Amino acid sequence: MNFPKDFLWGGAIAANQYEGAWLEDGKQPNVTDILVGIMSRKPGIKWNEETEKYEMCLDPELAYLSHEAVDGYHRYREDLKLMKGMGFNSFRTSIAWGRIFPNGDEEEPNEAGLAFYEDMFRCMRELDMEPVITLSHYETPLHLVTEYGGWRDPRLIGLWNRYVETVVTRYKGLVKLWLTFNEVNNLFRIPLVAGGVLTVDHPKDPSDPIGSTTKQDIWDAYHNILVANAWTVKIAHEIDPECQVGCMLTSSSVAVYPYNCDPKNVFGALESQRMANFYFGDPFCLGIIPTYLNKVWKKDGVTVTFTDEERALIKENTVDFFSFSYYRSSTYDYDYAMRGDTGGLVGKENPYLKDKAPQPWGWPVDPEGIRYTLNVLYDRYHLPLYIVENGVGLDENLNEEGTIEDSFREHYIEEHLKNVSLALEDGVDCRGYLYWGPIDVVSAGTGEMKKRYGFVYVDRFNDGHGTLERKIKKSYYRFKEIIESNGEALEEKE
Ligand code: BGP
Repeated sequence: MNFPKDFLWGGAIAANQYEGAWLEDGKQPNVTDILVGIMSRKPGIKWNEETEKYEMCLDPELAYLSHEAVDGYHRYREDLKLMKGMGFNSFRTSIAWGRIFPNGDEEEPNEAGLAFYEDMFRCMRELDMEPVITLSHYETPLHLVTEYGGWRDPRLIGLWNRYVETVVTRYKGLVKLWLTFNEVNNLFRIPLVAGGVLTVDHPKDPSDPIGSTTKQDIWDAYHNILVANAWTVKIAHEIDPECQVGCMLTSSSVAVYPYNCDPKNVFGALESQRMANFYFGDPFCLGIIPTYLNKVWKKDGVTVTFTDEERALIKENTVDFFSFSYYRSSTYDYDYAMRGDTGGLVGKENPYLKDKAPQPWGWPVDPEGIRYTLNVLYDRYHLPLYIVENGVGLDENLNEEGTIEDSFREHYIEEHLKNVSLALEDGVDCRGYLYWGPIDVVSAGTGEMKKRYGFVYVDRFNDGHGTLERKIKKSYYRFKEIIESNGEALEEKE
């Protein structure tokens, strides 16, 4: 095995799926607080005819499990110790922007929120875990969404910069690895979630906020996010020259394979890779706006103009590293309409893949796809890479012994890690593997508890009941062995 000795081994979660306490200590709602799952088409907002604005209006029939989630807000100390029990030397979570600036546009931050994360990051340091901190994991404050229409509005850049300045200053020395926007390349698939984008000026059908989003608003958000990302790098480096800033993309869609060697499929697969990854990756990592976008903008009937100052800012402030999620690959066939979910794009079934996760989700398993993805990203960007999400969600219940025999998860991790090792041998500078969901959290896509990724089980169910007690699953011990041996334990099971 080829893992370097300072390789980061760890896990990743997000504030909105883990913490709960959605209105505690001054926090106001985030965009995910009004959704039961980020793939939902029905956000809990309604148009007020008098004020001509959207306002929060949750559906009383629905269970918004993320509001309490797994109560991480009150239990992170015990949970972090459980993570340390596996030997983690790193841990990824996000700061909920709305704990620091509850509405996003206040002048002064909320001290309770700042103190909460300070204690959490100190706790990680005490346990010798490197904090890997996402500045925004689908957590745009709702007020910025309903009032400004999210990232479509350039005023968000200034508000964001204030937030970045505040947290980088406060956590200087504690946090060295910052990620900007989680899976921001989902902007074109789920603009409300990934960019808080909402058309707030005369939406075409206010009863269907998602359906009313205009292409111009989405591309304006793209423009503003590229600028904000560059500002983040600049501000963070000025405040703390020791810290590093990386982008975070969903890169399952790097592994979009042409379904066959029909040149139409080969070129279509390339276009899917661009759309799903490089629209963002190239400006973030290379500081350039890809020229092929001119054609896309024309087709979408939008105008996107970067000023010379903005282009210079983007050019001069590229990220220090590239981090990404990888769950599975997909195939491109020009004759087949691709769709997507939180695992990436979904095309025609790939007949060469042997494994699939069990139903009801049944995501295909393609460990070689992670090697391919690492190689493509490294060839293109020549930046250090961190895998900050990879994992498998399973419907699991405790057995009679009060545990879970999750051999499928063990197998999933082993196969992916063997391919990470091969990528290291290929010469790729991959510096970490942070498993997604090391403790069960609320699923991002569907808002359920039933879809569990953890090495640690949490007693909570889809209907909201449960004691929240934590129990160790079998895979916990296997991952511990792998970490303790710095990957060598993978050999035994060749
Ligand atoms: C990614 C998100 C995570 C996460 C994961 C798994 O897209 O960044 O927040 O939850 O997908 O998705 P799901 O929970 O829908 O299975």
